[in-house]
Amino acid sequence: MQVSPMPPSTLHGQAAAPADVWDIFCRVIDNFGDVGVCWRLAADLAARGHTVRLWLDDAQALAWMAPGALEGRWPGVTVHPWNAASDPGVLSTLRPAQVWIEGFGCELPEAFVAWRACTHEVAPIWINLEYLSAEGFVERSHGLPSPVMSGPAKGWIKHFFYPGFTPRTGGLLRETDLLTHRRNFGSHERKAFLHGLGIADHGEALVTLFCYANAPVAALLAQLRGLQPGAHLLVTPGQATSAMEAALAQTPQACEGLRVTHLPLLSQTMFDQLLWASDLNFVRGEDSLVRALWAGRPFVWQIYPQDDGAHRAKLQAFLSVVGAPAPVRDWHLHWNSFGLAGEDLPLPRARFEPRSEVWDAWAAGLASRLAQQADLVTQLCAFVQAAVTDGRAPKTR
Ligand code: TRH
Repeated sequence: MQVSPMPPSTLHGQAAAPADVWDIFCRVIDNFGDVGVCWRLAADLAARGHTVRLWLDDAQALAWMAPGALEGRWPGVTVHPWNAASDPGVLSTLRPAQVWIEGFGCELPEAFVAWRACTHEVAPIWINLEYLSAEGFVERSHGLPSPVMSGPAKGWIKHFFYPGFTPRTGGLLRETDLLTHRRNFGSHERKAFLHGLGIADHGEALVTLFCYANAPVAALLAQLRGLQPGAHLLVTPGQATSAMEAALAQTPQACEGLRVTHLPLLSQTMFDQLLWASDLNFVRGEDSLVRALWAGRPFVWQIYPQDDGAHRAKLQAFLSVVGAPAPVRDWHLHWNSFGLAGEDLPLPRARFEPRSEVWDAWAAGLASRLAQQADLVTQLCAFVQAAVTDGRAPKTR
C-alpha cells in the first residue's frame, strides 16, 4: 500500500471524518519534547472529535504539562502505561484502533501488535511520526511506505509522516483556535498573565530563557545588561537554570542591573502564553520552537545536540527555510556554536535588539506565512481518510 501525501492545496478547511480510535505510542528519550509533542498531538486530535489512547513509558511530565491528563479529566484522551499494552487483561478489553501512531520511531510492543494481528481482520493505518526538520530529505521521505518484513505484522505497511515547514511536508502542530487565542491575548491579558506569575511589568524587554545547560548564557547576560530601558529575564527550571548558575559561577556580577525571575514549570497552555507575553524567546528542541514560531515574536532557537554533529546542518536548513535575516542568522549561529568550538564567540549586541523592526517584522511575517499551510493534524486526518477511502488497509487474516 502506498498512500501519497495529499496535495496541500486540497487540505485547507477539510473536515476529515473523525476516526474511531487512535493509539499513540511514545517513549521518552530525554527532556520534555517527546511527551510534549505527543501530548499536543493527542489533545488536538481529541479536540477535533477523535478518541485517543496515549501509551507512554514515562508520563511524569504530564502532571505539570497538562494538568488533569493523568487523572482522565481531558475529554477524548486517556493516558496508559507503556507496559499495559502487553497485558492480556488490558488487551482483551480494548476497542481496536483505526490508526496507530508510532512516535519518533519507537518500536511498538510486540504483544500489542500480535494481539491485533490475531484478533482483528483489518490492519490499522500505521504511521511513524518523525522528528521535525527543515532538511531536504523531509519532502522526499514524507508519506513513503515501509513494509513490515517480520513478526506478527509481517506484510503490513507503516508510513513515514514528517512534520515540516513547507507545503510538501506534514506541516506543524497548530490547534484550530491557537492563532485566535494568540490574537486575543492583548495588553490586558498579558498584564493579568504576568501578574498571575508574580511579575510586575515595568516596561523592560521581557526575555524568556528555555535552553540547554551548555548555552552561552554569560554572553547573553552581558548583552542584556546593555539594553535600554532594561531587561527582565524569565528563567525556566532545569537546564536553563543550570546554565544561569554556570554563568554566575564564572562571573558573579553577571546579573547586575538585570531583573531575573525564576519560573516554576508551567502547563503547556501557560507556556504558550509566556511566549506570547515576551519580547524575545530563547527556545530549544522541537515543540517550544514551533510554539515560538506561532507566538510571532522574535526568538532564538537552540537545537537539540547530536553526537555526530548533525544538528549543524539541521540548523542551517532551518535558517534557510525560514528566510532568517542576517542578524537573526548570526544570533542563532552564536547561540548554538558556543562550547562546540570551545571559543568565546562574541555576541553582536548592536545587531541584537528584541524590539528591533527587522526582528519583529520577520517573526510576525514568518508566523503568518506558516499559518497559510495546512497544520499537522489536518494533514494526518486527510492522510488517514485517503487510506480508508481507498480501502487500502491490508487484511490481517
Ligand atoms: O525538552 P526539549 O529539549 O525536548 C527535546 C526535543 O524535542 C528534541 O527534538 C528531542 O529529540 C529530545 O527532546 C528528545 O524541548 P521541546 O521539544 O521544546 O520540549 C519542551 C516541552 O516542554 C514543550 O512541550 C513545552 C513544554 N514546557 C511546558 O509545557 N512548560 C514549561 O514550563 C516548560 C519549560 C516547557
